[in-house]
Amino acid sequence: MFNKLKDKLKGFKSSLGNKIDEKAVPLEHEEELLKEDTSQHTIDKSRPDSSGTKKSAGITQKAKALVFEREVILDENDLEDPLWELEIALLESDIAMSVSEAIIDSVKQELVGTRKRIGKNTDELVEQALRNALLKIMSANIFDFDEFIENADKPVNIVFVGINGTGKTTTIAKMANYLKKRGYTPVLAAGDTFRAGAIDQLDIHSKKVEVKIIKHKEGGDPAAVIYDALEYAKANKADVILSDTAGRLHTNVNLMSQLKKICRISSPDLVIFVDEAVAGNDAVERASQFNEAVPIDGSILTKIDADAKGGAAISIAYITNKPILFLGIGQGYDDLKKFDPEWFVNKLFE
Ligand SMILES: Nc1nc2c(ncn2[C@@H]2O[C@H](COP(=O)(O)OP(=O)(O)OP(=O)(O)O)[C@@H](O)[C@H]2O)c(=O)[nH]1
Ligand SMILES: [Mg+2]
Repeated sequence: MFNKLKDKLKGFKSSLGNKIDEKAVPLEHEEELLKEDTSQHTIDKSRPDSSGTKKSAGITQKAKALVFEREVILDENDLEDPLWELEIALLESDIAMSVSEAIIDSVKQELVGTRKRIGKNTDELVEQALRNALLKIMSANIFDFDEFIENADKPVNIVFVGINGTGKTTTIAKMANYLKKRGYTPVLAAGDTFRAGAIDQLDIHSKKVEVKIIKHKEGGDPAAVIYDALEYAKANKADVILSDTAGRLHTNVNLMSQLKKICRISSPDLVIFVDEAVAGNDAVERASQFNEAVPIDGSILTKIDADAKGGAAISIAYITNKPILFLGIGQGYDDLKKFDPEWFVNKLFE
């Protein structure tokens, strides 16, 4: 998962790590230890022993090994080259420009100017700064979906939107499974009345997950299907309506205004934008366009398992200012992971 971005972050860690190694000086008490050991080294060297030089080299190594704690003060110049490399690496990993700049600023702020104590492993200092920067970006819009569902007036109406083939219908089935496992009763609304086979596709999922589906004929009015599902849910005390919609391009003005109409009439409690993480910056751009049109309340990124670079997940919440709710991590019904910034950042440094 995220292998390319992982490698790039490693590259930054070691290039800045080397810089720090060059600049770091031993802490004062460690310096004393170093001096003591060096005087020992002089005695050894005075021995008329043919192996003397070798022995003294060994002692110097030992002296160095004694220095466990060092300190370093980095200035902007030290960081310039590694940060430039990092910026390129982030952009190459599909992280949007403004987000990459925010990450760089945050790393810089954490590392420049202040005295830092470091042990032998300079990478740790760099990794911590990177982790903090990424966590800050990704924790900006936290939203607890489970808490929301628990506390919301029932039935909760959730509409799924996005471009074609990103995983909306599959995600609805996964979400139905997720909610069922938590004791709720979901109902599916077959609101994609446009694409041939879309209603049947959702119907098959509803049978497998064993949840009720409300469907009309192909070509029908999606808002009417969602309305019927709402009525059914109210009459049968179902908790959540999961409404499918047809995939549409964010650039198609007519289809986007139809989506606005569906959302206005069916007055959803949540509009969730679904896109695939592998789409990278395109997904981020689409999210912001859907958000302008509808607007959205959050995103779900699918196909994280399909060698996504990770950039979209880092950028999308920041750019839309709306949370990521779940990640799709496979094709099975259980492959829906509640989004957790710490889990995500840990994955990048595994
Ligand atoms: N590997 C992987 N595949 C996924 C994931 N989510 C969905 N898919 C696959 O993506 C394909 C498209 O999924 P759909 O759910 O039909 O997508 P959609 O957005 O409803 O498509 P349209 O209705 O045509 O707009 C299917 O083959 C799914 O199995 C995921 O998290 N990982
Ligand atoms: Mg679909």
